[in-house]
Parts: sequence; structure tokens; C-alpha cells
Amino acid sequence: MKKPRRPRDALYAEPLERLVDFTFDESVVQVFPDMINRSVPGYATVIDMLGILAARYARTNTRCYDLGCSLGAATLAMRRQIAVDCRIVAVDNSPTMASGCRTNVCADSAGPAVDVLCADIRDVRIEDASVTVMNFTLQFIAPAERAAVLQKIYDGLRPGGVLILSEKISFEDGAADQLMSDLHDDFKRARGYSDLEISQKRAALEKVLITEPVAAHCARLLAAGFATVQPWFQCLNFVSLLAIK
Ligand code: GEK
Repeated sequence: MKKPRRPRDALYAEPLERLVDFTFDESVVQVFPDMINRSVPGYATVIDMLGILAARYARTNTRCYDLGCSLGAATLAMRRQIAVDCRIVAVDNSPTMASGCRTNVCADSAGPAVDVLCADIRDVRIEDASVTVMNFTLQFIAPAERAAVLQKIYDGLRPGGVLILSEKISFEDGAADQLMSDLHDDFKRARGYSDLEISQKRAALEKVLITEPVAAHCARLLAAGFATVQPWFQCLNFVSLLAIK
């Protein structure tokens, strides 16, 4: 049987009269798998590895959180790999994302039970956690609020528990920042996005997705109390960190 094709992201393909800030609305949700795969270099590898990392750290009778779950790619990767009896809690504040995630979770029932919550990460209680994943989500929370979110995650983790934090990053060195940004544009062009799509999307995300250098993320994680922070993935300006309590 042929795999159904993902609807293609063409949201920024035509010149837009008025550019509005990017939101995770119905139109984005419809094309989201195509959009994220063609925009984030290494996304499929990160998702695959999240399952493997989660399986190592998940503990019986604990919770594994996927904060900013979108359509559940990380949740499903964890569910397929985790072999112990735990509960996965998937959270997203976009109602369309949360309902799409629920549909995907129902269609794939193997492994631990999953609760999908439509809620803001800033309002969700984290408790009894062995694994927490924030896969390209903290970047959408205002920098001033990030420390409080990480502290709450740290406090809700059991000793030895982990936070896997993936982010788009910037670089303190201006030349390195420009190079990585140019290479990221090359990646998107190679995946079929036009210069118009790249520039309109960049403008729509400008005030919504705020990047920081990896050193700022590491410092914040250590200040929250994590014992170690280990970068385990990087492709251009996208990294993933493993923080262990
Ligand atoms: C994946 N992790 O496929 N509370 C809850 N959800 C939020 C919040 C918030 N405050 N802010 C943003 N989101 C996914 C990809 S996408 C990344 C994550 C991207 C949600 C938002 O609705 C969206 O679904 C997700 O975080 C970010 O592995 O599009 O670049």
C-alpha cells in the first residue's frame, strides 16, 4: 500500500499583503508535518532519538511529559520505545494541535497510556516525572519566563530524571550566526522553499520564535539545579540538550 502523502506547506508561497505573527492555527496544523520536516534540519533523527533516550530514562510508575507536543511525533516515538509501565502526558496550548495529537495517539495504541492536555505549559503541573521532552517549544516562550518553566520541570523530576531540550539557537559570534542562518536558508531552498517563502516566514516568526545561544540554555539549566547538561545533537542552528537531575 502507498503511504498517504503529507499535505504540502505553501502558506507563504504567495506575496502576503499583510504579514501577521505566526500562530499554530488550523492552516498551520494541516501542513505541520511537512513544514517541520522541511524547516528543521535533522528533525526526523531527533524524533527517532527521543524515543531511544526516553526508553533509557523512563521509570515504572512515573510520568513522561512531551511539552509542546504538536501532533504527537515525540509522544509516539517515546511510546514505541519505552518498555516500562508509565504514563505519557502530552501538552499543547493550540486546540487544533491537541486534537490532532489525540487522533494520532488513538490510531497508534501500542505502549504506555497517553493523556493529551490542551493547556499552556506555564500552567501545567509537572510531577513524578522521569522524562520531560521540550522539542523546539521553549523557543516560543518569552525569554523572561523560561527560567520559571525550567525550574518547574526540574522540581517535578525525580532524582536521575531528565529533560531533553531541543531548540533553534543563535550564536554569539556574528559571523558564525550569519553563516548558520545562511546554511539554514540553503537547507530550506534544497527542500523546495522559495526565497519569498523563506523571507515571509522569517518575518512572521521574528517576534514569536526567540533564539538564544546554547551557552544561555546550558547556564539556565544548571541554575535550575540540573547536575549535568550534555549537547547530544546539533545540525546548523538546531541543538538538543540532555539535562540530568
Ligand atoms: C514535535 N514538539 O513535533 N504551551 C503549550 N504549547 C505551546 C506553548 C505553550 N506556552 N507555546 C507553544 N506551544 C513538536 C514540535 S512546535 C515547533 C513543537 C515548531 C506549542 C505550539 O502550539 C506548537 O504546537 C509547539 O509548541 C511548537 O516534536 O513549530 O517549530
